[in-house]
Amino acid sequence: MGVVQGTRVRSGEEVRDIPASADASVAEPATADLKLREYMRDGERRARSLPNRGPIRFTENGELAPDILDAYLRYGFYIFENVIGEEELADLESDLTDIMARFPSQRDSPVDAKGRPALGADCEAPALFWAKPLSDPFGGTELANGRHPVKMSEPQAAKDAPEEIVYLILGTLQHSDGCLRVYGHPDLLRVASQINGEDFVPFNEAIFIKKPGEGASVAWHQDGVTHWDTDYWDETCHGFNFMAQLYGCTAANGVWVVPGSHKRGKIDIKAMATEAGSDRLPDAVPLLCNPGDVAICNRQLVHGSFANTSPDWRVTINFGFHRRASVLGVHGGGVHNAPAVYDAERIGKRSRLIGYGIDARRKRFPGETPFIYKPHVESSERFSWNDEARAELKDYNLLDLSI
Ligand SMILES: O=C(O)CCC(=O)C(=O)O
Repeated sequence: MGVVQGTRVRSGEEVRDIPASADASVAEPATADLKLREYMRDGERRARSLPNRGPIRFTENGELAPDILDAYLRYGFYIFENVIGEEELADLESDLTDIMARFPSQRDSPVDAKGRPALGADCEAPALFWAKPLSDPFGGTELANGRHPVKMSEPQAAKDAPEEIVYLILGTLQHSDGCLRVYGHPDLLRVASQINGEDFVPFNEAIFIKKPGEGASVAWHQDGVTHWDTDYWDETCHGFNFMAQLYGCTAANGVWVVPGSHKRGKIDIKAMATEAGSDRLPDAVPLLCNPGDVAICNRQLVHGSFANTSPDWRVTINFGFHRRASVLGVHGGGVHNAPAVYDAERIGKRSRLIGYGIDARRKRFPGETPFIYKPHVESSERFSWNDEARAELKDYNLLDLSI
């Protein structure tokens, strides 16, 4: 996996700069399992042959370049290269370091390793997800509406690995100004508006942490629980996720997707794995990103990630958006919070995060032209990112729009 020249990677515990002359070509997948290596090398080759990566481009009329839109609609994903710059990556890394230092010393502990109140300990909304190192906490269980039907392989972690690790954080915008500012990124919000309409609405936000030798797998699944069997179902019905990469991602530590599977309705993933004879789905390809790249992934794609046995960290800043029509009046699925009917008031409240994200970004990057979110123009609401707003964000993810 190549890296952006002149930027940083994090391997093991070491964060190091890559000189501008570093080779950005394909590297060996770092795993001792030869068959897995071959699977990963093959997946990487197929991923690199797809015409769905490059910088975000708009036409003179401000529309997303038609070839990007076509490729996204066709394959269900696209890699936007070099979206997050060096300065912003450094902000995110600093937030991440702080977040990890404030994890509870163990599951359910109210304090962190230094005895301070732990991150998320006072949250009513779901905050931290724990798992045994290199395990698969969801595969083959009924959790999350049983949407992860296949158990992934669970490599043996090192003897000195911790008993449990945090691999997923929800409600992240209350814990990281850096994530809030990425959420307000003008080009990404323009993409959201092109794909989901000018009145697009939030889904949820997360950070996936795949520490080398510990990061848990996410079993193959399709997101989305509400619209599969409706007569208005279509290939973009359940929205998309942006996946911004702090350290980049490789075949060994990144998300894998089955290109085009978002068009095929609800797929029998168990049958796919049975036919494959393992958890290595033959048509899947890895998302390959450098630090600062942002993947956009249709939530209906079959996707998942393997336990991270590689020496490289993966930290993904996830945030998703929906079409308003997919959410308004819909009885939400209850995967990320309590089931409820999503009315206009709730959608309006949850969309305040877009206003705060835009203002937080404007204050940090005053040279950029901020995104204008049409629903806030129409409602004449103004948002200022300050201490009062910060207090308002506590447990904001109780209002996630989870379909
Ligand atoms: O980042 C990962 O490993 C999994 C991401 C995922 O499943 C999702 O965003 O729905």
